[in-house]
Amino acid sequence: MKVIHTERHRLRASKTELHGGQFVPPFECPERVEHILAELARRGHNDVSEPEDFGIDPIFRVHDAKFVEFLQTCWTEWQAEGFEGEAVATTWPSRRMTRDVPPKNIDGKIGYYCLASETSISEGTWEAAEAGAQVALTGAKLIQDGARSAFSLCRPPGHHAAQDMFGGYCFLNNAAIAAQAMRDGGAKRVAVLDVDFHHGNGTQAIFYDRDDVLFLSLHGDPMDAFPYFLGGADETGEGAGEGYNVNYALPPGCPYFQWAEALDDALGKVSAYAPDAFVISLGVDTFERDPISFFKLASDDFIDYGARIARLGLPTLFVMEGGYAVAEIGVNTVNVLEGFSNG
Ligand code: OKP
Ligand code: ZN
Repeated sequence: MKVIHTERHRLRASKTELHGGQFVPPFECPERVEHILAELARRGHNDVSEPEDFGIDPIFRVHDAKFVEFLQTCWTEWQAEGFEGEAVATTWPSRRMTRDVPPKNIDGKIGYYCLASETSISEGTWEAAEAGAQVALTGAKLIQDGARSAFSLCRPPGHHAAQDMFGGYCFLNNAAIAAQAMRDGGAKRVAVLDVDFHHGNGTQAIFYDRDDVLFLSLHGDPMDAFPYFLGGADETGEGAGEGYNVNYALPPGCPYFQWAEALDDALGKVSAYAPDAFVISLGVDTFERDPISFFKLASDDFIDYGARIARLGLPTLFVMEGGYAVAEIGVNTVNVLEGFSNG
């Protein structure tokens, strides 16, 4: 399987994450990718290439122009304001404060576009996010050109980012950008299955009113897990998209057999939808020792579910999302890819 990767992910290296009332080194760190690359090499997956440059237009197909401009200028404006730390949102257009106007001041503007304050913006964040989107787009092109599968080793992740919202470590929605590019390249229907531990609220929001992209997500029940405010089974889509959004909200401690039951149900729906292409938002934070998640998948389970995904026989693009048990992230990720390739 071809792997797309760029060193530019390293430009996303913020020093702070607000966690439990303290600033800690971010869980979402550059070392994650190093471990995945090392495991790929160790197991003989040497077909690793740089992304092509598709420019900014395919990003605008998913994200609002003003939001993109905010990401591009946030760090400069934050510094110009005289702030000495990284850019962190502290004020939101919350309930009963929703005038829906982006403020001019960066301290207000960052809150307008932010969904969660754990994610600091720092120098290079935009550049890394933009490069990540190109990694996703390059994978989409490989699939369009006839590959059975490809792995876009994106970092930072993307599935929490919506049209005009960043947070949950995400800035640009890589999987959504890839799915949209596939549509624009001629695919009639695309299915996106999100197996990251966290609900893919951004991807859901982007395709919520559409029937040309089926979105399904298996995740920790939002009553118990980030992003808390979206991801319920009753969110089924709206308008033309009614019935084309499927959420599996799973409980704390969820063992593999229960997770796999939900996966099989989701795969049945994907099969019935008969998409031209399949995008997997691949987070491996479902692992039993993930530091911020609560499912109980063991490393071998990742092989098994990779094989189950392969049985659909669809052209499949894997797009990297989360996974924070850094020492095991490589094994778990490559297990999915090999399970798929051998399955
Ligand atoms: C991103 B992805 C730790 C909670 C952090 C954000 C989690 C983002 C996960 N204090 N909340 O879905 O893996
Ligand atoms: Zn996650």
